[in-house]
Amino acid sequence: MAGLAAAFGSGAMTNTNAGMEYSDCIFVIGSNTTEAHPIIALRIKAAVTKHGANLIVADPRRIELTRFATAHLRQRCGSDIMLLNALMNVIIVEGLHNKAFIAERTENFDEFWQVAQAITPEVAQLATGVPADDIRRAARMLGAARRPSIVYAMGITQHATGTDNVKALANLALLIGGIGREATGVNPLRGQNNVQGACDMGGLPSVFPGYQRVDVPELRAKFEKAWGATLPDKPGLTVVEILHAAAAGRIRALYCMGENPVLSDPNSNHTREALQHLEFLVVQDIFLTETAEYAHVVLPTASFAEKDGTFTNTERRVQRVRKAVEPPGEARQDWEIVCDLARRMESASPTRTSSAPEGRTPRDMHYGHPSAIMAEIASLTPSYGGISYERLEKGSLQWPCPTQDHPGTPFLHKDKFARGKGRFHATPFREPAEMPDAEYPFVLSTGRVLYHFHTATMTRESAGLDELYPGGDIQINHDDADTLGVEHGELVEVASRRGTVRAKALLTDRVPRGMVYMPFHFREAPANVLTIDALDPVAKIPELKVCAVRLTKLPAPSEAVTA
Ligand SMILES: Nc1nc2c(c(=O)[nH]1)N[C@H]1C(S)=C(S)[C@@H](COP(=O)(O)OP(=O)(O)OC[C@H]3O[C@@H](n4cnc5c(=O)[nH]c(N)nc54)[C@H](O)[C@@H]3O)O[C@H]1N2
Ligand SMILES: Nc1nc2c(c(=O)[nH]1)N[C@H]1C(S)=C(S)[C@@H](COP(=O)(O)OP(=O)(O)OC[C@H]3O[C@@H](n4cnc5c(=O)[nH]c(N)nc54)[C@H](O)[C@@H]3O)O[C@H]1N2
Ligand SMILES: [Mo]
Repeated sequence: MAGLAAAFGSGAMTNTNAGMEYSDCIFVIGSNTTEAHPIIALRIKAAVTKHGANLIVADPRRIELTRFATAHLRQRCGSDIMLLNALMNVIIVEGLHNKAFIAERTENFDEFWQVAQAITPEVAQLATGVPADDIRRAARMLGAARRPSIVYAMGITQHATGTDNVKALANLALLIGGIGREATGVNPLRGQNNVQGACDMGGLPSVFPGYQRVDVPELRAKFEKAWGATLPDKPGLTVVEILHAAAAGRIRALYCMGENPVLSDPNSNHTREALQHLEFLVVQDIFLTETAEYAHVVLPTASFAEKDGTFTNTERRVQRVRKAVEPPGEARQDWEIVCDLARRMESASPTRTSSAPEGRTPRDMHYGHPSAIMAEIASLTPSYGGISYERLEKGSLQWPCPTQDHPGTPFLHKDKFARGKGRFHATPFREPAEMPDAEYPFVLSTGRVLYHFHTATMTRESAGLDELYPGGDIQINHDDADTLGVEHGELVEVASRRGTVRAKALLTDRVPRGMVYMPFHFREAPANVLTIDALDPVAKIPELKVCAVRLTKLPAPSEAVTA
């Protein structure tokens, strides 16, 4: 969300999920909302069917939501910036931009326009494959909207240009004044149920809880005082960087908690190599994963249903989670394991203890209950300052909630942006790291299906889900399949510069010619063996949505025997 932070000063979703229903024009780009966020998708559909909103879907694939769309823009993978610059070009050329909003609440328009003015719909048609007239039609809908909402997800961010893609969307919101009011805003749909909470709590390499930067001395001093320890003053590494560093021998030990990188990180062969390089790997999980096979120690832990705590959802809403069943076997709560480990490291290591700033004793990480952890969060994190278990017992709260009597904040940036003025950014187009060529002629994109969750450690434990969607498939356009001589259900070999997998051909018009799509859920056809580990230079997110592959029809089993 670095792109939004650069534009607005904060990277979270600006509105509420419920508000989406009252938007009069919803622009969904790079979000397969029906399959990945089904409840929000219901709001979007209600906006269209109950209140007559326009829905513009920009997605290379024909996703389910396109059935409700007034316009479907089918851009080539990785060409989003071209499409967005052209939409904004039309809005400005036709005078549909919100001049008062731009004058009062934004800055840096000229620099942005220097780049966007050359991107006419005709120029964009060449790069995106979207007809110029469709771009004009969609731009007019956006320009005319009174309560526009922008919705995006991984189709926008999982690119080597992910941060620029988001900046381009922020530009669009500023241009049409589509932010800071009810039922209008920029909505990055978060993924895991508590990924917002994990980021809020400092689960990022550069910040303490509440996005307080590690490299700001006063903020660091506050945490050092509270925790009685010397804390790092430089940002650490991100996931993919950690594995690169492990492969290079610069990271020697790894504690992997609730993550299955062997299946979820790009370029799996390289990931496996990196894990093999580690001198010490701990995996803390609710199941024995593909990653746990490389572990020296596996710590079994309790699942969400077996513990108390909170989740913070995509609209910044902090909600109580209550233990429903006892954890099985030796499984313990994640927080208890971490605290125990920290305490033992403390007593085992005199150097660690003496790293506490002079005159301070290291904080004993002993908490009786998760509510005590929340009290500490509130004392150190201004945006959570007024949040306590006592209040959460009565209902959820949306941060910022700075004080005990603050009601919480449904939408952000009402009168001014977190950074003051909203900032336009110039977003010139760059191609994806790897484009199709004669040797690898297809574009591979990857993502999800409704029935499975990520590396499917949990969903494939459910016989019903596994039966509904057994998986291991690749979506191929009918015409491409004809050319390759591949029938529906046959196995094909899919190869990229990084590896080869076998997958079942699912013939469909959901993907256009020249593009194939694989869910990354299935260990028997692991999409990430193929994907590229090129990173966005700012957010360090990998380019999981575009790489180049070659498809080969496999000989039928009988031929294989004689061959
Ligand atoms: N059922 C289910 N739901 C989930 C999850 C799950 O695993 N299963 N995971 C959760 C998580 S953590 C996340 S992050 C979210 C992800 O939610 P989404 O981002 O909505 O899901 P994806 O399937 O990754 O991809 C979204 C869309 O991007 C499109 N796309 C591909 N290439 C491009 C491109 O170049 N440009 C654009 N604009 N679009 C492109 C794809 O066609 C796809 O329709 O889902 C969450 N919800
Ligand atoms: N090709 C491709 N790759 C992708 C993506 C893509 O679109 N395409 N999307 C990326 C995205 S957005 C995401 S979010 C990642 C997800 O990648 P991961 O986070 O690696 O995937 P999960 O399967 O959700 O793994 C979570 C692990 O946590 C365990 N777990 C569940 N509950 C608990 C708990 O309470 N405590 C502990 N300790 N463990 C628990 C699960 O068993 C599982 O092993 O995948 C990324 N990888
Ligand atoms: Mo995600």
